[in-house]
Amino acid sequence: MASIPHLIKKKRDGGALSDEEIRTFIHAVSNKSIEESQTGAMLMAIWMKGMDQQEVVTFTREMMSSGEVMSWPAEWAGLIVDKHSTGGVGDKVSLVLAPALAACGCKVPMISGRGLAHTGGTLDKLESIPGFNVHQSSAQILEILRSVGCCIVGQSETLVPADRVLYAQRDTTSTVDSLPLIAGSIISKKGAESLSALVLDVKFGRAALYEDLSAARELAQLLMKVGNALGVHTAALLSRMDAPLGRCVGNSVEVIESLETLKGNGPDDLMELVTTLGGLLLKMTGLVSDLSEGRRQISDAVIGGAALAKFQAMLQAQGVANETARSLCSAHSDYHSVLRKSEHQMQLKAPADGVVLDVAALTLAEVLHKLGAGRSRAGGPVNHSVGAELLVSMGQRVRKGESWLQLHYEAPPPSLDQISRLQSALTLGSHDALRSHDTPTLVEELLLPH
Ligand code: IUR
Repeated sequence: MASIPHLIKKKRDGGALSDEEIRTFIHAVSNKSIEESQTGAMLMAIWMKGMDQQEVVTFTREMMSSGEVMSWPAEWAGLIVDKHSTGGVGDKVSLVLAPALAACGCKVPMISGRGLAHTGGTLDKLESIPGFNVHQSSAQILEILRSVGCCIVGQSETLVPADRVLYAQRDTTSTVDSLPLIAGSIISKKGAESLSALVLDVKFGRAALYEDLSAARELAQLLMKVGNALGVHTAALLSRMDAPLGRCVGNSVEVIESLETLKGNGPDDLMELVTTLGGLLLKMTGLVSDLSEGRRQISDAVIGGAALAKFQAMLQAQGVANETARSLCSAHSDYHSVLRKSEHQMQLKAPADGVVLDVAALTLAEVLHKLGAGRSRAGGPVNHSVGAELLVSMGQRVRKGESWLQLHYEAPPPSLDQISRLQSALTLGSHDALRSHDTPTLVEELLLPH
Protein backbone atom coordinates (compact mmCIF):
# COMPACT_ATOMS: atom_id res chain seq x y z
CA MET A 1 0.00 0.00 0.00
CA ALA A 2 1.32 3.45 -0.95
CA SER A 3 2.46 5.65 1.94
CA ILE A 4 0.67 8.94 2.60
CA PRO A 5 3.77 11.04 1.68
CA HIS A 6 3.89 9.18 -1.65
CA LEU A 7 0.19 9.97 -2.32
CA ILE A 8 0.70 13.64 -1.46
CA LYS A 9 3.71 13.79 -3.80
CA LYS A 10 1.78 12.12 -6.63
CA LYS A 11 -1.06 14.65 -6.38
CA ARG A 12 1.37 17.55 -5.83
CA ASP A 13 3.12 16.61 -9.09
CA GLY A 14 -0.19 16.58 -10.96
CA GLY A 15 -0.81 12.82 -11.11
CA ALA A 16 -4.23 11.18 -10.96
CA LEU A 17 -4.79 9.09 -7.82
CA SER A 18 -6.08 5.55 -8.33
CA ASP A 19 -9.24 4.28 -6.63
CA GLU A 20 -7.06 2.34 -4.18
CA GLU A 21 -4.97 5.42 -3.36
CA ILE A 22 -8.03 7.56 -2.71
CA ARG A 23 -9.45 4.81 -0.48
CA THR A 24 -6.18 4.73 1.49
CA PHE A 25 -6.31 8.50 2.05
CA ILE A 26 -9.98 8.59 3.15
CA HIS A 27 -9.51 5.57 5.45
CA ALA A 28 -6.54 7.30 7.06
CA VAL A 29 -8.63 10.46 7.55
CA SER A 30 -11.55 8.52 9.06
CA ASN A 31 -9.52 6.40 11.46
CA LYS A 32 -7.28 9.35 12.32
CA SER A 33 -4.09 7.53 11.38
CA ILE A 34 -2.92 10.54 9.35
CA GLU A 35 -1.26 13.67 10.72
CA GLU A 36 -3.12 16.97 10.36
CA SER A 37 -0.17 18.38 8.40
CA GLN A 38 -0.50 15.53 5.89
CA THR A 39 -4.24 16.10 5.46
CA GLY A 40 -3.58 19.81 4.98
CA ALA A 41 -0.87 19.10 2.40
CA MET A 42 -3.14 16.73 0.46
CA LEU A 43 -6.02 19.24 0.53
CA MET A 44 -3.71 21.93 -0.85
CA ALA A 45 -2.36 19.56 -3.52
CA ILE A 46 -5.97 18.79 -4.58
CA TRP A 47 -6.79 22.51 -4.51
CA MET A 48 -3.83 23.28 -6.79
CA LYS A 49 -3.89 20.33 -9.20
CA GLY A 50 -7.59 19.40 -9.18
CA MET A 51 -8.99 15.95 -9.80
CA ASP A 52 -10.33 14.28 -12.93
CA GLN A 53 -13.92 13.08 -12.96
CA GLN A 54 -13.07 9.50 -12.06
CA GLU A 55 -11.07 10.72 -9.05
CA VAL A 56 -13.92 12.98 -7.85
CA VAL A 57 -16.46 10.15 -8.10
CA THR A 58 -14.20 7.76 -6.15
CA PHE A 59 -13.32 10.46 -3.60
CA THR A 60 -17.03 11.16 -3.05
CA ARG A 61 -17.99 7.47 -2.84
CA GLU A 62 -15.24 6.79 -0.30
CA MET A 63 -16.29 9.79 1.79
CA MET A 64 -19.90 8.58 1.68
CA SER A 65 -18.82 5.11 2.86
CA SER A 66 -16.79 6.53 5.77
CA GLY A 67 -19.94 6.36 7.95
CA GLU A 68 -23.52 5.20 8.09
CA VAL A 69 -25.45 4.93 4.81
CA MET A 70 -29.18 5.18 5.47
CA SER A 71 -31.63 2.56 4.28
CA TRP A 72 -35.35 2.88 3.66
CA PRO A 73 -38.37 0.58 3.40
CA ALA A 74 -38.74 -1.04 -0.02
CA GLU A 75 -42.16 0.58 -0.58
CA TRP A 76 -40.54 4.04 -0.61
CA ALA A 77 -38.32 3.14 -3.58
CA GLY A 78 -38.12 6.06 -5.99
CA LEU A 79 -39.74 8.54 -3.57
CA ILE A 80 -36.85 9.66 -1.33
CA VAL A 81 -35.87 13.21 -2.32
CA ASP A 82 -33.87 16.19 -1.09
CA LYS A 83 -32.47 19.48 -2.34
CA HIS A 84 -29.25 21.34 -1.73
CA SER A 85 -28.57 25.03 -2.11
CA THR A 86 -25.10 26.56 -2.32
CA GLY A 87 -26.24 29.29 0.06
CA GLY A 88 -28.17 32.50 -0.25
CA VAL A 89 -29.56 35.49 1.62
CA GLY A 90 -33.19 35.23 2.72
CA ASP A 91 -33.27 31.70 1.27
CA LYS A 92 -36.05 29.98 3.19
CA VAL A 93 -36.93 27.56 0.36
CA SER A 94 -36.37 24.40 2.44
CA LEU A 95 -38.96 25.39 5.05
CA VAL A 96 -41.66 25.52 2.39
CA LEU A 97 -40.38 22.90 -0.05
CA ALA A 98 -39.91 19.96 2.38
CA PRO A 99 -43.54 19.96 3.60
CA ALA A 100 -44.88 20.68 0.08
CA LEU A 101 -43.04 17.62 -1.29
CA ALA A 102 -44.32 15.49 1.61
CA ALA A 103 -47.85 16.68 0.81
CA CYS A 104 -47.31 15.47 -2.78
CA GLY A 105 -46.32 11.95 -1.64
CA CYS A 106 -42.52 12.17 -1.39
CA LYS A 107 -40.34 11.17 1.57
CA VAL A 108 -37.97 14.00 2.45
CA PRO A 109 -35.11 13.27 4.90
CA MET A 110 -33.72 16.79 4.56
CA ILE A 111 -30.29 17.22 6.10
CA SER A 112 -29.55 20.93 6.35
CA GLY A 113 -26.71 23.12 7.51
CA ARG A 114 -26.01 26.15 9.62
CA GLY A 115 -25.15 29.64 8.45
CA LEU A 116 -21.84 29.86 6.60
CA ALA A 117 -20.10 33.24 6.16
CA HIS A 118 -22.84 35.78 5.32
CA THR A 119 -25.43 33.16 4.24
CA GLY A 120 -28.16 31.91 6.56
CA GLY A 121 -28.66 28.31 7.65
CA THR A 122 -31.94 26.43 7.67
CA LEU A 123 -31.17 24.83 11.06
CA ASP A 124 -30.53 28.22 12.68
CA LYS A 125 -33.84 29.51 11.32
CA LEU A 126 -35.82 26.52 12.63
CA GLU A 127 -34.15 26.74 16.04
CA SER A 128 -35.84 30.09 16.57
CA ILE A 129 -39.00 27.99 17.16
CA PRO A 130 -39.05 26.98 20.86
CA GLY A 131 -38.60 23.23 21.28
CA PHE A 132 -37.54 22.46 17.68
CA ASN A 133 -34.91 19.71 17.80
CA VAL A 134 -32.62 19.33 14.79
CA HIS A 135 -30.85 16.32 16.35
CA GLN A 136 -32.72 13.18 15.36
CA SER A 137 -31.33 9.65 15.23
CA SER A 138 -31.72 7.50 12.10
CA ALA A 139 -34.50 5.55 13.85
CA GLN A 140 -36.32 8.81 14.67
CA ILE A 141 -35.89 10.08 11.09
CA LEU A 142 -37.42 6.84 9.79
CA GLU A 143 -40.35 7.19 12.16
CA ILE A 144 -40.96 10.87 11.23
CA LEU A 145 -40.85 10.03 7.52
CA ARG A 146 -43.33 7.24 8.14
CA SER A 147 -45.77 9.41 10.10
CA VAL A 148 -45.27 12.86 8.47
CA GLY A 149 -43.24 12.43 5.29
CA CYS A 150 -40.58 15.09 5.92
CA CYS A 151 -38.07 16.19 8.51
CA ILE A 152 -35.33 18.82 8.59
CA VAL A 153 -32.36 17.72 10.65
CA GLY A 154 -28.64 18.32 11.21
CA GLN A 155 -25.84 16.03 10.06
CA SER A 156 -25.43 13.29 12.71
CA GLU A 157 -22.07 12.18 14.15
CA THR A 158 -22.25 8.96 12.15
CA LEU A 159 -23.03 10.43 8.71
CA VAL A 160 -19.92 11.04 6.56
CA PRO A 161 -17.41 11.47 9.42
CA ALA A 162 -14.61 12.05 6.84
CA ASP A 163 -16.37 15.27 5.77
CA ARG A 164 -16.37 16.60 9.34
CA VAL A 165 -12.58 16.29 9.47
CA LEU A 166 -11.89 17.52 5.95
CA TYR A 167 -14.36 20.41 6.15
CA ALA A 168 -12.79 21.74 9.37
CA GLN A 169 -9.32 21.49 7.84
CA ARG A 170 -10.38 23.10 4.55
CA ASP A 171 -11.46 26.08 6.59
CA THR A 172 -8.06 26.45 8.27
CA THR A 173 -5.98 25.73 5.14
CA SER A 174 -7.77 28.06 2.68
CA THR A 175 -8.93 25.15 0.54
CA VAL A 176 -12.71 25.59 0.78
CA ASP A 177 -13.11 26.85 -2.80
CA SER A 178 -12.01 23.77 -4.71
CA LEU A 179 -14.51 22.12 -7.08
CA PRO A 180 -13.54 18.49 -6.28
CA LEU A 181 -13.55 19.19 -2.53
CA ILE A 182 -16.92 20.97 -2.69
CA ALA A 183 -18.44 18.19 -4.81
CA GLY A 184 -17.08 15.47 -2.50
CA SER A 185 -18.42 17.23 0.58
CA ILE A 186 -21.90 17.99 -0.73
CA ILE A 187 -22.65 14.83 -2.70
CA SER A 188 -21.19 12.36 -0.15
CA LYS A 189 -23.77 13.55 2.40
CA LYS A 190 -26.62 13.31 -0.12
CA GLY A 191 -25.40 9.84 -1.20
CA ALA A 192 -25.44 8.70 2.45
CA GLU A 193 -29.13 9.66 2.60
CA SER A 194 -29.71 7.00 -0.11
CA LEU A 195 -31.80 9.42 -2.16
CA SER A 196 -33.80 8.55 -5.24
CA ALA A 197 -33.63 12.12 -6.57
CA LEU A 198 -31.76 15.30 -5.70
CA VAL A 199 -32.13 18.82 -7.00
CA LEU A 200 -29.38 21.41 -6.60
CA ASP A 201 -30.00 25.14 -6.38
CA VAL A 202 -26.65 26.55 -7.47
CA LYS A 203 -26.58 30.29 -6.96
CA PHE A 204 -24.66 32.87 -8.93
CA GLY A 205 -24.44 36.64 -8.44
CA ARG A 206 -23.06 39.20 -6.04
CA ALA A 207 -24.16 37.39 -2.85
CA ALA A 208 -23.42 33.84 -4.09
CA LEU A 209 -20.50 31.44 -3.66
CA TYR A 210 -19.63 32.11 -7.32
CA GLU A 211 -20.48 35.51 -8.72
CA ASP A 212 -20.03 34.37 -12.28
CA LEU A 213 -22.73 32.33 -14.08
CA SER A 214 -20.23 30.15 -15.93
CA ALA A 215 -18.37 29.25 -12.71
CA ALA A 216 -21.69 28.32 -11.06
CA ARG A 217 -22.57 26.23 -14.14
CA GLU A 218 -19.26 24.40 -13.91
CA LEU A 219 -19.95 23.53 -10.25
CA ALA A 220 -23.53 22.47 -11.06
CA GLN A 221 -22.37 20.20 -13.89
CA LEU A 222 -19.76 18.53 -11.70
CA LEU A 223 -22.23 18.02 -8.83
CA MET A 224 -24.71 16.50 -11.26
CA LYS A 225 -22.16 14.13 -12.78
CA VAL A 226 -20.99 12.93 -9.38
CA GLY A 227 -24.54 12.58 -8.00
CA ASN A 228 -25.69 10.58 -11.01
CA ALA A 229 -22.52 8.42 -10.91
CA LEU A 230 -23.41 7.54 -7.30
CA GLY A 231 -26.88 6.44 -8.38
CA VAL A 232 -28.79 9.53 -7.23
CA HIS A 233 -30.93 10.98 -10.02
CA THR A 234 -29.57 14.57 -9.89
CA ALA A 235 -30.74 17.79 -11.58
CA ALA A 236 -29.69 21.39 -11.00
CA LEU A 237 -30.85 24.91 -11.56
CA LEU A 238 -28.85 28.10 -11.68
CA SER A 239 -30.55 30.90 -9.77
CA ARG A 240 -29.64 34.52 -9.32
CA MET A 241 -28.51 35.69 -5.87
CA ASP A 242 -28.08 39.47 -6.05
CA ALA A 243 -31.13 40.57 -4.05
CA PRO A 244 -32.50 38.70 -1.03
CA LEU A 245 -35.09 36.01 -1.68
CA GLY A 246 -38.42 37.30 -0.39
CA ARG A 247 -38.60 40.29 1.93
CA CYS A 248 -37.15 39.00 5.20
CA VAL A 249 -33.55 38.26 6.18
CA GLY A 250 -32.66 36.84 9.59
CA ASN A 251 -33.80 33.82 11.55
CA SER A 252 -37.21 34.24 13.21
CA VAL A 253 -38.31 36.82 10.60
CA GLU A 254 -37.65 34.21 7.92
CA VAL A 255 -39.67 31.61 9.84
CA ILE A 256 -42.58 34.07 9.86
CA GLU A 257 -42.22 34.69 6.11
CA SER A 258 -42.12 30.91 5.50
CA LEU A 259 -45.29 30.42 7.56
CA GLU A 260 -47.00 33.22 5.63
CA THR A 261 -45.93 31.51 2.40
CA LEU A 262 -47.41 28.21 3.64
CA LYS A 263 -50.63 30.16 4.33
CA GLY A 264 -50.74 31.24 0.68
CA ASN A 265 -49.24 34.74 1.08
CA GLY A 266 -45.73 34.08 -0.19
CA PRO A 267 -43.64 36.45 -2.31
CA ASP A 268 -43.43 35.62 -6.02
CA ASP A 269 -39.68 34.95 -6.13
CA LEU A 270 -39.84 32.44 -3.27
CA MET A 271 -42.83 30.68 -4.84
CA GLU A 272 -41.06 30.51 -8.19
CA LEU A 273 -38.05 28.79 -6.69
CA VAL A 274 -40.12 26.42 -4.52
CA THR A 275 -42.37 25.35 -7.40
CA THR A 276 -39.48 24.92 -9.85
CA LEU A 277 -37.31 22.86 -7.47
CA GLY A 278 -40.30 20.84 -6.25
CA GLY A 279 -41.67 20.38 -9.78
CA LEU A 280 -38.31 19.02 -10.94
CA LEU A 281 -38.24 16.52 -8.07
CA LEU A 282 -41.81 15.35 -8.71
CA LYS A 283 -40.88 14.80 -12.34
CA MET A 284 -37.71 12.91 -11.45
CA THR A 285 -39.59 10.59 -9.10
CA GLY A 286 -42.13 9.89 -11.85
CA LEU A 287 -45.01 11.16 -9.70
CA VAL A 288 -45.82 13.56 -12.57
CA SER A 289 -44.98 13.35 -16.24
CA ASP A 290 -43.85 16.92 -16.88
CA LEU A 291 -42.39 19.89 -15.10
CA SER A 292 -45.43 22.13 -15.46
CA GLU A 293 -47.66 19.51 -13.80
CA GLY A 294 -45.07 19.15 -11.04
CA ARG A 295 -45.01 22.90 -10.48
CA ARG A 296 -48.80 23.00 -10.35
CA GLN A 297 -48.96 20.22 -7.75
CA ILE A 298 -46.39 21.93 -5.52
CA SER A 299 -48.18 25.25 -5.88
CA ASP A 300 -51.53 23.64 -5.01
CA ALA A 301 -50.00 21.98 -1.94
CA VAL A 302 -48.74 25.38 -0.74
CA ILE A 303 -51.77 27.50 -1.65
CA GLY A 304 -54.32 24.88 -0.54
CA GLY A 305 -52.82 24.37 2.94
CA ALA A 306 -51.69 20.72 2.62
CA ALA A 307 -48.05 21.78 2.99
CA LEU A 308 -48.89 23.86 6.09
CA ALA A 309 -50.50 20.80 7.71
CA LYS A 310 -47.32 18.81 7.00
CA PHE A 311 -45.17 21.61 8.43
CA GLN A 312 -47.24 21.64 11.62
CA ALA A 313 -46.95 17.84 11.94
CA MET A 314 -43.18 18.07 11.34
CA LEU A 315 -42.80 20.69 14.10
CA GLN A 316 -44.68 18.44 16.52
CA ALA A 317 -42.65 15.38 15.51
CA GLN A 318 -39.42 17.32 16.07
CA GLY A 319 -40.17 18.41 19.61
CA VAL A 320 -42.37 21.53 19.35
CA ALA A 321 -45.29 21.53 21.83
CA ASN A 322 -48.62 20.86 20.11
CA GLU A 323 -50.09 24.16 21.30
CA THR A 324 -47.06 26.13 19.99
CA ALA A 325 -47.16 24.41 16.59
CA ARG A 326 -50.92 24.98 16.32
CA SER A 327 -50.56 28.63 17.23
CA LEU A 328 -47.84 29.28 14.60
CA CYS A 329 -49.84 27.50 11.90
CA SER A 330 -53.24 29.03 12.68
CA ALA A 331 -54.79 31.48 10.21
CA HIS A 332 -54.39 34.62 12.34
CA SER A 333 -51.29 33.75 14.28
CA ASP A 334 -49.80 36.18 16.76
CA TYR A 335 -46.29 35.05 15.87
CA HIS A 336 -44.66 36.97 18.69
CA SER A 337 -46.61 35.10 21.33
CA VAL A 338 -44.32 32.20 20.34
CA LEU A 339 -41.22 33.63 18.62
CA ARG A 340 -39.15 36.07 20.64
CA LYS A 341 -39.33 39.59 19.24
CA SER A 342 -36.15 41.68 19.19
CA GLU A 343 -35.91 44.30 21.94
CA HIS A 344 -35.71 47.15 19.44
CA GLN A 345 -36.98 48.02 15.99
CA MET A 346 -36.02 50.88 13.72
CA GLN A 347 -37.44 51.98 10.41
CA LEU A 348 -35.01 53.32 7.84
CA LYS A 349 -36.45 55.91 5.45
CA ALA A 350 -35.90 56.58 1.76
CA PRO A 351 -33.53 59.59 1.41
CA ALA A 352 -35.25 60.93 -1.74
CA ASP A 353 -38.13 60.35 -4.14
CA GLY A 354 -37.43 57.62 -6.69
CA VAL A 355 -37.83 54.04 -7.81
CA VAL A 356 -36.12 51.10 -6.05
CA LEU A 357 -33.66 49.73 -8.63
CA ASP A 358 -31.61 47.35 -6.53
CA VAL A 359 -31.40 45.69 -3.11
CA ALA A 360 -27.91 44.42 -2.35
CA ALA A 361 -28.30 41.15 -0.46
CA LEU A 362 -24.62 40.91 0.41
CA THR A 363 -24.54 44.32 2.14
CA LEU A 364 -27.73 43.60 4.11
CA ALA A 365 -26.46 40.17 5.14
CA GLU A 366 -23.05 41.43 6.21
CA VAL A 367 -24.50 44.12 8.48
CA LEU A 368 -27.11 41.74 9.97
CA HIS A 369 -24.38 39.16 10.56
CA LYS A 370 -22.41 41.73 12.59
CA LEU A 371 -25.56 42.68 14.53
CA GLY A 372 -25.84 39.06 15.69
CA ALA A 373 -27.96 37.23 13.08
CA GLY A 374 -24.88 35.15 12.15
CA ARG A 375 -22.01 33.56 14.11
CA SER A 376 -18.82 35.41 14.97
CA ARG A 377 -17.02 32.07 15.55
CA ALA A 378 -17.69 28.43 14.62
CA GLY A 379 -20.09 26.89 17.11
CA GLY A 380 -20.95 30.31 18.61
CA PRO A 381 -24.51 31.53 19.22
CA VAL A 382 -26.80 33.36 16.83
CA ASN A 383 -29.39 35.89 17.92
CA HIS A 384 -32.58 34.53 16.39
CA SER A 385 -34.54 37.75 16.75
CA VAL A 386 -32.11 39.98 14.78
CA GLY A 387 -33.18 40.55 11.19
CA ALA A 388 -34.58 42.92 8.61
CA GLU A 389 -37.75 43.21 6.63
CA LEU A 390 -37.92 45.05 3.32
CA LEU A 391 -40.97 47.28 3.24
CA VAL A 392 -40.62 48.03 -0.49
CA SER A 393 -40.05 45.86 -3.53
CA MET A 394 -37.86 46.19 -6.57
CA GLY A 395 -39.34 48.59 -9.10
CA GLN A 396 -41.56 50.28 -6.49
CA ARG A 397 -41.91 54.07 -6.49
CA VAL A 398 -41.11 55.59 -3.07
CA ARG A 399 -41.34 59.09 -1.58
CA LYS A 400 -38.63 60.81 0.42
CA GLY A 401 -39.09 59.93 4.12
CA GLU A 402 -41.15 56.79 3.41
CA SER A 403 -40.13 53.76 5.52
CA TRP A 404 -38.37 51.18 3.35
CA LEU A 405 -36.52 48.84 5.70
CA GLN A 406 -37.50 47.64 9.16
CA LEU A 407 -34.56 46.59 11.30
CA HIS A 408 -34.94 44.25 14.30
CA TYR A 409 -31.96 44.59 16.63
CA GLU A 410 -30.74 44.22 20.18
CA ALA A 411 -27.99 45.88 22.24
CA PRO A 412 -25.57 47.23 21.19
CA PRO A 413 -27.53 49.29 18.65
CA PRO A 414 -26.27 49.59 15.05
CA SER A 415 -23.50 52.16 14.58
CA LEU A 416 -23.94 55.14 12.25
CA ASP A 417 -21.67 53.38 9.78
CA GLN A 418 -23.85 50.24 9.87
CA ILE A 419 -27.00 52.31 9.32
CA SER A 420 -25.40 54.05 6.40
CA ARG A 421 -24.33 50.67 4.92
CA LEU A 422 -27.92 49.41 5.25
CA GLN A 423 -29.16 52.58 3.53
CA SER A 424 -26.63 52.05 0.73
CA ALA A 425 -27.95 48.50 0.16
CA LEU A 426 -31.02 50.01 -1.51
CA THR A 427 -30.41 51.87 -4.77
CA LEU A 428 -32.83 54.57 -5.85
CA GLY A 429 -33.14 55.72 -9.45
CA SER A 430 -35.45 57.52 -11.79
CA HIS A 431 -38.40 55.90 -13.50
CA ASP A 432 -36.52 56.13 -16.81
CA ALA A 433 -33.63 54.18 -15.33
CA LEU A 434 -36.10 51.45 -14.40
CA ARG A 435 -37.42 51.24 -17.94
CA SER A 436 -33.94 50.76 -19.36
CA HIS A 437 -33.17 48.23 -16.62
CA ASP A 438 -34.30 44.69 -17.55
CA THR A 439 -35.93 42.80 -14.71
CA PRO A 440 -33.46 39.99 -14.18
CA THR A 441 -34.76 36.42 -14.30
CA LEU A 442 -34.46 34.50 -11.05
CA VAL A 443 -34.05 31.02 -12.49
CA GLU A 444 -31.54 31.41 -15.29
CA GLU A 445 -31.06 27.80 -16.40
CA LEU A 446 -32.25 24.25 -15.71
CA LEU A 447 -29.75 21.42 -16.04
CA LEU A 448 -31.54 18.10 -16.38
CA PRO A 449 -30.01 14.61 -16.22
CA HIS A 450 -30.14 12.63 -19.46
N1 IUR B 1 -21.61 22.90 1.98
C1 IUR B 1 -21.06 21.67 2.14
O1 IUR B 1 -21.70 20.77 2.67
N2 IUR B 1 -19.81 21.45 1.72
C2 IUR B 1 -19.06 22.41 1.11
O2 IUR B 1 -17.94 22.15 0.74
C3 IUR B 1 -19.65 23.69 0.94
C4 IUR B 1 -20.93 23.91 1.39
I1 IUR B 1 -18.56 25.22 0.06
